[in-house]
Amino acid sequence: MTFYNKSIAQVTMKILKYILPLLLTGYLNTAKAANPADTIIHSNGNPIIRHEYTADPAAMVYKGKVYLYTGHDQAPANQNGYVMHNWTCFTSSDMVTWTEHSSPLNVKDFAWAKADAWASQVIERNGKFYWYVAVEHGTIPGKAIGVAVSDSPLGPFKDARGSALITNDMTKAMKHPWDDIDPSVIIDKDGQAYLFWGNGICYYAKLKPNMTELDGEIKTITLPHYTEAPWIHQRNGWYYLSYAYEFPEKIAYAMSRNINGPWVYKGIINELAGNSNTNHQAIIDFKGKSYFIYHNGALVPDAGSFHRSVCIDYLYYNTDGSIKRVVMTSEGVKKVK
Ligand code: FUB
Repeated sequence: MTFYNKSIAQVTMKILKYILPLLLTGYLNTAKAANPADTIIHSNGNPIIRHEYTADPAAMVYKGKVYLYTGHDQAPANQNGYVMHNWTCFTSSDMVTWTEHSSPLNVKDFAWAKADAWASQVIERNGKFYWYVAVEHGTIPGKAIGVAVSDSPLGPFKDARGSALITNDMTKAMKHPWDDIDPSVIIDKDGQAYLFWGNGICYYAKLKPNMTELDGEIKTITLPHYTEAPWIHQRNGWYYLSYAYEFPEKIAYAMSRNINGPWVYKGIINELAGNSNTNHQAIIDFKGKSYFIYHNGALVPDAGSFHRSVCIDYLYYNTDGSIKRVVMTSEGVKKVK
């Protein structure tokens, strides 16, 4: 075989191995929505989205719907590294039928940022929606956290500050420049909002009522084998801080009666996710059930750590409030009646 023929054969093999399965699985579970910019997806088990790669899920329940915000793995098939330019939004009233809304946020919406649409989370306050995102800062070396705002959970979102909320020079606990990633946000019962984030260590700080400025010092929380991806949620008088544990990542959690701790480490919730170094969870309650939303690298053979896909399984609590280990399934969750 000549060199030329060999290259054609290699390219053909790559198309058959990576791109064709993605196109086929995507085609089979999508349809056009009422709004031409939107697409209806009938998820058929895990991963729930099959026509593109989705990562770093964050979910919000608002007015009877789940809003699922994800990152978007866009690396070429053979590239082992994150290529992520935008975030996207899917909504569902039954956890099985999802509508994908036209990409509501891009790194370019933050003039001060230069790359990397990494993990994010949206929260509502007083009818406005705040989208906290991790990106690479354009002039201050390292990752940074920005916040965009909108009057609708579907956008359009715009940079709320015109500058980063957190930059690498504001946090000193870790020497590496990517410690300011993975924002998670909560509004406590008394109206006080908190931002949690961090790689290598978990940082947290109060937010002012405007949701776009810190209110006081940045503190740290010590958690066993903490890697990244904090997710803060509250339920029946307990605060839960789940996070990526070790690397490759499992998901573990700690509980506290007070958002300022002390946090009691409770153990692993989720094992390594199939074919991905990262796992990145979101936890919500919706219409009487609890859900564990995460990503794996199992959409197509060899998808892996840089071509991830969002999955959803049930999460169950024990009567004392502790969390049972998640069973990751291919079937996923059932349609909510
Ligand atoms: O998607 C980029 C990074 O991978 C996220 O910020 C981490 O949580 C991990 O999922």
